[in-house]
Amino acid sequence: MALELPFDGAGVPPDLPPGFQYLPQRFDAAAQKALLDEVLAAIDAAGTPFAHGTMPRTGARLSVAGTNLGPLGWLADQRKGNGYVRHHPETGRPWAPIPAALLALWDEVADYPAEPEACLVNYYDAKAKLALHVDWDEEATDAAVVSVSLGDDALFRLGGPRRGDPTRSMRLKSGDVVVLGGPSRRRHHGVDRIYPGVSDLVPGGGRINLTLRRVTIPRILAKPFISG
Ligand code: MD3
Ligand code: FE
Repeated sequence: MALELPFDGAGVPPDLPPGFQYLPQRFDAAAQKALLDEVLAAIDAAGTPFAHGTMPRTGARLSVAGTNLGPLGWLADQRKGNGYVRHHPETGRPWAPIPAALLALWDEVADYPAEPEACLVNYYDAKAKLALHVDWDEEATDAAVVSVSLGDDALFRLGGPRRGDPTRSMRLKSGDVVVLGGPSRRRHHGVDRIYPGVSDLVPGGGRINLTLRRVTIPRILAKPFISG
């Protein structure tokens, strides 16, 4: 019988819940740099800069700044409500395409018969946090969310289906990938804090998290098997 040790948020956590896959260091240092450079260059070229969303009820500015890649992008907006749109709210430009390396990652880990439609790009400075929440705005509830962490470490908190369910914490590092599928897709989760200065990957410091999402229900199955 395994000895149960208290988990302090460092290293590989024991007994992960169903549908939760943790792939530590899925991207090595060189791959992290190449991916981040490509993402930041694409955002720059597209004219779709990071912006702070606002909370639905209070209008308070989110400490996390966001932008998107892909045909659809998620926005938090007090007046319009949270949801997916095709264009940047300020510049009106379409989001840049999702880089090939991220489409390849989705193919390998998402176990879903269609491509992701959105890649939310979240930027955390030294003081940013993300309150415990559930991702509700996707129709394709059967598709996993795939997350890539880049830059400074984050203390990630995973709860249960109900607010107030017990939570556990994990320290996510640059290059780590997390897949939230099955019943884990509807768990509460958030980011309690960033560990500034751990990494020099992100220009000016901080953390960037990429989350790949399928938003709409696919009309037909991609890559069908055709006999004969
Ligand atoms: C667990 N992002 O973008 S990524 C988000 O680090 C978001 O930026 C966090 O929560 C971040 O919505 C966490 C990992 C993640 C993403 C979606 C989940 C964990 C999840 C959905 C269900 C359960
Ligand atoms: Fe989320």
